Amino acid sequence: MSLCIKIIDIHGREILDSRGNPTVEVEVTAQTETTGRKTTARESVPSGASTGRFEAVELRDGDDRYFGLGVQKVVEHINNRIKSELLGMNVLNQVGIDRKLIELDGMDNKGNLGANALLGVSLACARCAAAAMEMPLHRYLGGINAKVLPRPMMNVINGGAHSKNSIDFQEFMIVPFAAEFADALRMGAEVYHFLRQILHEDGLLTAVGDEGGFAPDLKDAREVFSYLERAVVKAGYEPGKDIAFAMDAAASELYDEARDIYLFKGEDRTRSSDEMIELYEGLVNDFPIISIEDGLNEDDWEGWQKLTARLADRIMLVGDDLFVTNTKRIRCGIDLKVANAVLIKVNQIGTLTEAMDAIALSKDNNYQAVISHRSGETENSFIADLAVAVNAGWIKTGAPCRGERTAKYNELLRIAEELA
Ligand code: 2PG
Ligand code: MG
Repeated sequence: MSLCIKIIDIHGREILDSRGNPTVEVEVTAQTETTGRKTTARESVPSGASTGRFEAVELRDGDDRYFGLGVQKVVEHINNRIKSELLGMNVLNQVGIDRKLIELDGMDNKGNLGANALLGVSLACARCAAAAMEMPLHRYLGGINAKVLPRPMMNVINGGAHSKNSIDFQEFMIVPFAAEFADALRMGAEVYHFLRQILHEDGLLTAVGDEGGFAPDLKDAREVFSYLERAVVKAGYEPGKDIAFAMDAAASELYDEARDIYLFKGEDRTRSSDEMIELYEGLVNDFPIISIEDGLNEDDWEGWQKLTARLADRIMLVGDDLFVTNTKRIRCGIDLKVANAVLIKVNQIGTLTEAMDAIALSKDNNYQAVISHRSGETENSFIADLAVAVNAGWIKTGAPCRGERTAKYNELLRIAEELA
């Protein structure tokens, strides 16, 4: 008979995330039948600011606490409905647990109990199972062949919905190339510090945005990439060879549906879908950019087809709001030849096994999988283990600054040591 580690308690609570907003934390306790040993583990749920329209529903209380952002109802769902259904289940049966959660919610968008309720429980069960098995989380999730340390995509300039500055696009990232993860992290951190110095010398703000990147008032993407180039050179590296660039346009945030146009408030102008593609092509010609995420609106499949035809053989085109970690939408993208990479955010879909399905589907179809944080995070580091578990090759988890971002990078350092 196979090993049984029975869930004996589930406890949800409301905690704060990195933006000072409430989010969900879940503790799961399980007991190993053969030994009687009890194991408790906890996980928490991240939260986005530029959320896609097709994401699973993040339930909020909507009352007068915390500006309506409280999660007491979600906690109640966890501590009552979900707990009573899951008690007694084998915590090793992640697929069964996630199926049960999906069935209990009963809605396609998980709007009943809330994707934040489901995800907290799903992740905490996995963490508890790994601990009960006395295995590192990445090994438990990925098995014996979990071994690839991801290349970090570090967001060092924040704009869009992540800060109040004049930059219209949301994220500008540096992507260090190094054989060892620790070297890549060090190179990224060095460039980050030189970037601060250069911005400061030019009289620009060096306060940071939600993901730890600086949030100066720069004119446009071209000016941002010029600063990144200067910082890379000043740190003693060669742009394109040692360190490449990436961006998340988060174009759905800029899109004005009524006028079918993208609004650039900082630049004080608009761009059509075709003009957006031209802009990206020009940037890719002039800077060592290897990846553009959400270059167009989440529903502009036709525009995405054009963008893909134009740039997919040169760079990664990552679908975030477009795919929302949802296999139905990823399947659609594969059929329509749209994008060539998928951003994976566990809370966009609501359970661990569905997120792993999204990763598997992407990889089976030669789409890259980029494991990603949210702009609202906690000090947990689940996605670091997930990235290694699935040998994703990429992780996007903010600047090398702010505890909720470095929690993931630091966990990867420990994993790298252990794998060595
Ligand atoms: C994104 C993310 C994470 P948010 O758009 O990729 O960087 O932002 O969590 O606000 O959606
Ligand atoms: Mg994005």
